Amino acid sequence: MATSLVNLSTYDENTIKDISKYSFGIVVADWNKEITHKLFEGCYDTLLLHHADKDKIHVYQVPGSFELPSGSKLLMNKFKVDVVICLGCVIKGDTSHDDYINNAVAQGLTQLSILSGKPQIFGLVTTNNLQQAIDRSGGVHGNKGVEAAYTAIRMAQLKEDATFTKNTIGF
Ligand code: RBF
Repeated sequence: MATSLVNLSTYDENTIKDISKYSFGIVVADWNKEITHKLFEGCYDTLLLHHADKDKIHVYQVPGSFELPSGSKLLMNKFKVDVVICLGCVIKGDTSHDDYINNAVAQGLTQLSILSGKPQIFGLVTTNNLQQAIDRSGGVHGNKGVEAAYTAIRMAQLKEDATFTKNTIGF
């Protein structure tokens, strides 16, 4: 489904249990920071809204989205976290840099998720222009940072369920 048909800030709060026990990493790219810092606000505020423990939220800033996987790896080396949320904004330009960066981030985070066993959340806004990015960072299409926080909560809960219980199915 196209993002234009969903609001990135909408989720089912009933699926969220006690998240104060989870430890979160957030890695934010500073490139296009007028967008990414709004993604961070949406993400951080959503975690706090659901009573995440501030002391268990670890934040790293990296220069650009390409550095998100390595930033996450460095964060995980330093802090014991359940899940890492990576936030960035890649906007198409005159060259194909966006393809290289987007693919590198997607592949890097996929590999890191599998190798580390810690879910890596793809909070990358990848757009054709600045307006589309504004629309997805607290604009008409909501905030992808909120969506990324919710996804992280779901994955932290799944990780806990998968580790400690056998009944993992239940819609
Ligand atoms: N980083 C982003 O997060 N978003 C971008 O839209 C973006 N565009 C870039 C365009 C060019 C031509 C270059 C060279 C870099 C760009 N970067 C961007 C930075 C990239 O993620 C990385 O920080 C640098 O390439 C250094 O490794």
